[in-house]
Amino acid sequence: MSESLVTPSPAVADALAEGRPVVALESTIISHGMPYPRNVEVAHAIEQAVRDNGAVPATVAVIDGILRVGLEPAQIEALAQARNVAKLSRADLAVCMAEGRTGATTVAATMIAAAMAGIEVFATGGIGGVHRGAEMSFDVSADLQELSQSPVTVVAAGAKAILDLPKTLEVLETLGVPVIAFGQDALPAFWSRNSGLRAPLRMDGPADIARAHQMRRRIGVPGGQLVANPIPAEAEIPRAELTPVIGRAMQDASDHGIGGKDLTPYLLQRIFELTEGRSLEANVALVLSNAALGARIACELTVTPE
Ligand code: PSU
Ligand code: MN
Repeated sequence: MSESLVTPSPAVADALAEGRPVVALESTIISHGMPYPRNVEVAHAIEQAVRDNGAVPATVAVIDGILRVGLEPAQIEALAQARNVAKLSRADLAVCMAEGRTGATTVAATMIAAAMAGIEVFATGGIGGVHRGAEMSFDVSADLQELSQSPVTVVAAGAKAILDLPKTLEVLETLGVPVIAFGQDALPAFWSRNSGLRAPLRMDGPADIARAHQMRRRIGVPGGQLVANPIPAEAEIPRAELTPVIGRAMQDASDHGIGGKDLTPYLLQRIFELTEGRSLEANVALVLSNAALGARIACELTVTPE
């Protein structure tokens, strides 16, 4: 049933039919994460990084009510330019489709689409998590819950320091989500390689990650895995430099009464302004690196399919 409700592009459909590696990509990063026209260039660069590492990219979005897995360049351009595109998570995906509207998919909604299409690996920048002050606001991203339900391995650069990282780790542990730091012991913190926290798990190669993904399925545990890939060293912004910027951005959000779905995009935009664009360049570097690692994991999954 899900096959007719999710529409792969011709390139993605061919790859899936032939058992070739595919990597899902989200579109909220295009519509809500980066300014135009840089977002278009980056969307194409991410897809190219997937191809350069041997897999087929599948950017996910809802366009006029159709859940698409794999976008044509004109569709990416339209999404990048459009104003007031909906930001879709688990709660609003079906509503957007039913109403025939257009929306960009967050990590949670992209995982749902990937699972429907039979795609096992998804690469993005950062996942949503437990926001600072969540003990008052209860703002916990649906991304965390989704990781415990949809069988997709998600490659991200950790969660960013605008979140409460220790609480995010606690919730992921409660939900039974493996958090795997790639190639180091520390949990990465998006723009910085080291969050100061030890990651619960560590793996050093894509084949190990692929094997763990398959074993989880074989033993019947639902949900996926979170792979936390540190930003390339040359692109990182050290934590000490970002701490005051984040504090300022959060104060501004609170002064302007920003909350709910708008909070993450607001903070990203504010940090972009306060770092004079440096945060964006770091963001681009880490997404490209995650796309490459995602493709390598997807390739390993097809080398030894179940
Ligand atoms: N983190 C980032 N960049 C992003 C997002 C998160 O570094 O663009 C987006 C992702 O799409 C993520 C969503 O799934 O924000 C989380 O939003 P919320 O916290 O409202 O669940
Ligand atoms: Mn939220």
